[in-house]
Amino acid sequence: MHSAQDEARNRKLIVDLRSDTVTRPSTAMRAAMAAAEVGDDVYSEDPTVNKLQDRAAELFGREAALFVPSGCMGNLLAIMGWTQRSNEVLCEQRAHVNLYELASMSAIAGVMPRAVPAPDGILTWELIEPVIREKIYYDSQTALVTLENTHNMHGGTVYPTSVAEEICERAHAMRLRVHLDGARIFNAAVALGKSVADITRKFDSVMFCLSKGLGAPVGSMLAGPREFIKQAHINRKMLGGGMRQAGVLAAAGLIALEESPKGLKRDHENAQLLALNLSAIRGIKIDPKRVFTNIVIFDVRETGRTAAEICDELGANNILCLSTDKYSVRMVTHCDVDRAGIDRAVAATADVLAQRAPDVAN
Ligand code: TLP
Repeated sequence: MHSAQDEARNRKLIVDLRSDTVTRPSTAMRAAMAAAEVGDDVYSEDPTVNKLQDRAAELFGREAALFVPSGCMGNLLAIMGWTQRSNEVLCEQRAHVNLYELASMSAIAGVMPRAVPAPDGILTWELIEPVIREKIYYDSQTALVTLENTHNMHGGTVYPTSVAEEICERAHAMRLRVHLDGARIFNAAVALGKSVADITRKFDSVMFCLSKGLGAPVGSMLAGPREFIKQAHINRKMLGGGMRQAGVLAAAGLIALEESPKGLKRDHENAQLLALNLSAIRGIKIDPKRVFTNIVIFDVRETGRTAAEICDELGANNILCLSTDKYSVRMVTHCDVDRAGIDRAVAATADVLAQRAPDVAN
C-alpha cells in the first residue's frame, strides 16, 4: 500500500497526455464539493444542480440546460429528442457520435448514422446537402445534423463560425435540426476569441463537457429549448441517469464553468510547443500550424513502428498517450500538465525514437 504522499509523488513522475478527461478536481473544486448544499435531484430539489443548470443555460443563451453524467449521454439525449426511429443522423465520419458511443444512436435511439468524411473533420453545407435523403416515404429520413467542435479525432480542429452557421441556417430551411457535440466548445471559443454563446447561437442544442479541459471530475451539460430539455430530463431517467445528491458534482461543475476557461489558453500554448518540438523529431509528421487547441495528433509511419508500439514504449517511460490509428498518436494537453511535463514528453519521445525499431534491430 502506498501512502497518499507516495502516490502523489509517483503521479508527478507521470505525464498523462492520454486525454483531458484525466484531469483531477482542483483544491477549490474539492472544497466546494465538500461544502455543497444538496437535495434529491430526481425531485429537482438539489439547489446546486439547479444553479449549475441555470448558469449553463445563461452562458449559452438558452432557455434551459440539464446536468448529465457524461458527454455520451448528452449526445444520445439530443439524438433521442430530435429524431424518430428509422431516421438518419448526419455526422462527420470520425465524429465521436459515430465511432465512440457504442452505436447508441442505433442501439437505443433507433436511428442510423450517415457518416460523411470531411477535411479536418469540418463539414460544410456543400458536403452535407448531397447526402440529405429525398422525402420519399420508404427511405430513411434525414432528421438531424450533428457537428463536433472542436473535432477530437482530427486534432482539435475548430469550426469557423460562419461555416457552422451556414449549416444551421440551410438545415433549418429544410426542417432539419442541428445538434452540437461541443465536448470541447470552450477550447473552440478560446481559439476563436469569442464567447461560447456567440459560436453556438444557431444550433438547436449544445452538449458540452465539464469533465474534460474544464477539469471537473464528472458531468456534462445539454442546453436547448425548454420543451426539448423537459423531454431530455425524462429520457435521462429512462437511461438510468437520474442522480440523487448530485450537488456535490455540480459544485465542481460551477467552478469549472466560471474559472477553468481562463486556463485553456495555456493548454493551447502547451499543445503548440509540444507539436513544434515533436515536429523536429525524425520520423514524426505533424504541422504545428494545424494545431489550434489542446489536441496533438501526429503520424509515426516513418518511424517503422506502429502507434501502439510507440505508446507502449512511452508508457514504460512514464509518458502516457493513446494511439488513434495504426500510425497516429494522440497527446492532449490539460490543466494537470505544465511546461516541464511537455518538455519531458518531448525528450522521452525523442529517446524512444532514437532507439532502433525492434524489427530492424540486429
Ligand atoms: N472523448 C474521449 C474518448 O471517448 C475518445 C477522449 O478521451 O477524448 N464528444 C467528444 C468530442 C468527446 O471527445 C468525448 C469523449 C465525448 C463526446 C464523450 O464524453 P464522455 O466521455 O463524458 O461520455
